[in-house]
Amino acid sequence: MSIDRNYEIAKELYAAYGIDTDAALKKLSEIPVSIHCWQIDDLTGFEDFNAKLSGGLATTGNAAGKPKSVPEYFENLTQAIKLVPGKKKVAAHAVYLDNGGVNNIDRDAIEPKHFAHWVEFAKKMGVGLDFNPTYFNHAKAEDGFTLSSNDEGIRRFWVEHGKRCRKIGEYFGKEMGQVCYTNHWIPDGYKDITVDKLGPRKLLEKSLDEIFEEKIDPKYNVDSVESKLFGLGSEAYVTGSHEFYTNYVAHKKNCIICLDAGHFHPTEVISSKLSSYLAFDQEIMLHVSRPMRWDSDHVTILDDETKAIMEEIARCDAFDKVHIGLDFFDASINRIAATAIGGRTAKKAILLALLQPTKELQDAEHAGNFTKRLALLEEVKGLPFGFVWAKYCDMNDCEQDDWIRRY
Ligand code: RNT
Ligand code: ZN
Repeated sequence: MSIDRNYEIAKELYAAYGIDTDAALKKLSEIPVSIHCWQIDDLTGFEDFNAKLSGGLATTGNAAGKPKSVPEYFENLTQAIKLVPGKKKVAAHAVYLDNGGVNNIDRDAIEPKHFAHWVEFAKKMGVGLDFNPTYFNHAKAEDGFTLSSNDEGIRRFWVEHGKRCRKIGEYFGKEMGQVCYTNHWIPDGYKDITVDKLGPRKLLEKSLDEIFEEKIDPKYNVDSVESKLFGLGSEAYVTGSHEFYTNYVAHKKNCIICLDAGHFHPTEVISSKLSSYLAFDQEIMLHVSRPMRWDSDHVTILDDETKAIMEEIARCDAFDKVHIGLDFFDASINRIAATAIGGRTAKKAILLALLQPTKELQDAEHAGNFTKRLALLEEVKGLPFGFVWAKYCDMNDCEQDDWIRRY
């Protein structure tokens, strides 16, 4: 069979550079990618099928096939997941609850039982689960502030939501026998010149302290906090900035940082930030996304930054510390295929990183041989990575290319 024949050729060529393709495939099999649930339906969720996005989030495009019911949603998600080979998790969001078809369970009233359908789905699919509170798309988020609101009623409402989401994360962790990462992102910020930047940050600190007050076994749930530079409608000021959360995490040690690839200045990349957290033994959650000129959330592709992120994790030997999740939403292309493309890309980027002569490169650098470092980096780019990828798809009973013509 050509897959095996090609793989043998690739194996030999990689071996000439001291790279063990079998070991890379084995390692790849152990690294989960957390596939976000929200590309499938433009982040609409199950509270209300006519829900409109808020919090500065936007899905643009009008591709056919957006699911119109919960069963159709899960059918589409199933198709997408099957197209991503190897170990996976699914990241659910709080608006994807089972409310029995009636929108009468508010965000401050959700319980684990409203998410039992996710556990059932995950067990059936053989995937793990992560979770996200939904601090947007809600009347109580309309004025642009949630956890840093100076309206005490609103602030407490969202604190309660955050607390309940951690309990759902704990439930997921217990049910699935693996840790659930519950990621907190809030939209809070101001559109225009802000004269009290400190006040909202002190309120956010207080709210997070309250949310994380209850100790939950990290075997089941670990929380992450996601920073952002700006959003639509919060161009001037975002309460949950990178510096705010980096300091929060370092001082309180009750949660970890989440870095979204689209949440920084256009020339700033998250691949270059990872080692600074790892130096202090911190875990990191990632939202691998693709910003185009701004936080546009295009589907992840095998571009330089996606490759650089995975290379950096491999070079720091930190696949157990850095948790790879996806975050994009493009409504202009088939949503199942979009999810599959991004998921497959993340796996490909990990494989490429594992197929580098990392030790030899680092030895050359330590020895001051920068010529060898550059020469080697460039030469391995020509090795037949696609043959190894095809082998990986085959090993995992995952279609390699037939699906492309289906969507
Ligand atoms: C928004 C954040 C956040 C969301 C999801 C849907 O800018 O990136 O992660 O995309 O919660
Ligand atoms: Zn994100």
